[in-house]
Amino acid sequence: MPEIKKLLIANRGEIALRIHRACHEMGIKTVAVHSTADSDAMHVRLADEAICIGPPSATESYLNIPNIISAAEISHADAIHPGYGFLSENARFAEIVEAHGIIFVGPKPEHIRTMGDKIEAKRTAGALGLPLVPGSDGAISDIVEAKKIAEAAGYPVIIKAASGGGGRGMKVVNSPEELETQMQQAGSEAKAAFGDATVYLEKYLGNPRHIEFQVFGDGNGNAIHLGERDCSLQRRHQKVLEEAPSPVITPEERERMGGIVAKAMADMGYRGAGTIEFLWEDGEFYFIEMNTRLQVEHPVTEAITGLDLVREQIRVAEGHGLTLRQEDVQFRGHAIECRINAEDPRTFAPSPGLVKQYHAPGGMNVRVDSGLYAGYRVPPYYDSMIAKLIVYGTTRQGAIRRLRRALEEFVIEGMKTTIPLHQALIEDPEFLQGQYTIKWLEEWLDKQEA
Ligand code: MV4
Repeated sequence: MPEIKKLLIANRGEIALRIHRACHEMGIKTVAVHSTADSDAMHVRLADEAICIGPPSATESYLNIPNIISAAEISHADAIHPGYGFLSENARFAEIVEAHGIIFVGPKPEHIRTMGDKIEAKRTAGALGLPLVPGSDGAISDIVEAKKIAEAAGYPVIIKAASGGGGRGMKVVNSPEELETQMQQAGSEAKAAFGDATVYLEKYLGNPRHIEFQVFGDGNGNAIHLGERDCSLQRRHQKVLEEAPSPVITPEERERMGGIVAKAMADMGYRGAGTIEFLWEDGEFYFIEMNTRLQVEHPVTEAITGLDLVREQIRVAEGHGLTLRQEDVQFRGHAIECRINAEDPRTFAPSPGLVKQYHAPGGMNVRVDSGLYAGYRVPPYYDSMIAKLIVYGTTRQGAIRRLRRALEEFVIEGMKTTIPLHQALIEDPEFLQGQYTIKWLEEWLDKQEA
C-alpha cells in the first residue's frame, strides 16, 4: 500500500490548517501553497514547506493547475488534498494529479464528474434507490413535454441548470402560462453562467429543511454514513450556522435514511468523504445534490461521532479500509457550528482588515478552526469566512448554552464580524425550539432590520 509521507495542501485559510493538523498527527510532512497575498498566512507558517503559486487572484494561484502540480513535483509530495472550494470538485484536476503519479485525496474522478452534473447526479441517485424530488427524468427542451411533466408534478415547479448548484440559475414557475418564458430565461442564464444551457424541472418544495448526510466509502464497495447535519440556516445560499443532529430527525429515521445512503455509496464504489443533500418536508427526504468533497461544516459530525474525517480521508487515499464499521459508529450529544465572517453583521458588506486584537474562546468542548492571529491582515481577495466556532454539548440546550458563553469570549478587533449576528440568532425562541426551514433566516433578518 502506498504510504503518504508528504502531502501538498492545495488550499488556504482554516481548511489548510485543518488538513495540516491531521497530517502532523499522522507523521506526514506538509507543503503549503500560497498566493502573494497569503505570504503571512498561518497555513504558510505552520507547514513544513511553502511554495508561492501566483498572484492574489485565485484563478492565477489556488486554481492554477500547472503551478500546483509543479509545486508538488518540486517538493516531492506524494499526495494532494484539495480541501473545499477551489479545485476540490474539479474532475480534470483529480485526473491530472493521478496522471502525475500523485495520490489525490478525494473521490474517484468519474464520481466527481457524475455528481458535478446535476442531471447525471439525480439519475445516478435514483438508480441507487435514493428518493428524488418528482420532476423530469433528465433534461427538458420541448415545451409540450415540459408542460406534461409540470402538470404531473403539480405547480409550482422549479427549473434548474444541469451545471448549476449552490442555488444559481433556478426559476420558480407558478402556472403553465409562465413555463415557456421561464424555461427560455433559465436556459439562457445557465448558458451565460456555466456555458451550458441544459435545464431540468422539479416540483417546487415550498418550505423544506436542508438536511445532508455525511458518507464515507473505501472505494472497494464498503461505505458507512455518519448521520445528518441540518444546514437550513442560510442567507443567499451561504450557510450561516449548522448543527448535528438535526432537531427534527429521530434515531429511527437517521438509521433508515443513513442505511439507504450508505448502501448507495457502497454500490457505486464511492471513495472518500461525500455529502448527500436532501430537502426534507413533511417527514419525507428528497435527494437534490451530492458534494464530492469534505465540507466546511464537517466538524459538527466529528464532534458527535468522535471520528477525524481528514485522517479518514488520508487513510482511504492510502488504500486502507474504513476505521469503523457502521455498527461501531455511535452518535452522542449535539454540536453546533457558527461561521464567523469578516462582514458587517447587518448589511453583510465584506470587512477585511488588520486583526488588532485576537482572543479565541476555549474550555471544554469548544473548538475554533481559524487562521487568524493578532497582527494578521485579512486579505480582500477570498471568501470572507475567518473562523469557525464549533461547540459540543450533551444536549442541544447544553450546546446552545456553551455557544452563548463561547461567543461572549470571542474577541476579534479591527474589523466587523458576524459574531453579533450569531449572538442575536441563538436567542430567538424559534431557533431555541429548533423550528426553522430554509426560508427562516432571511425572514428573521428582515425582521431585525425593521
Ligand atoms: C429546491 C428548492 C425547492 N424545491 N428544489 C437551492 C440550492 C440548491 N442546492 C437547491 N436549492 C433549492 N432547491 C426544489 N425542488 C429550494 C432550494 C433552496 C434552498 C435549498 C437548500 C438550502 C437553502 C435554499 C434556499 C433557497 C432555495
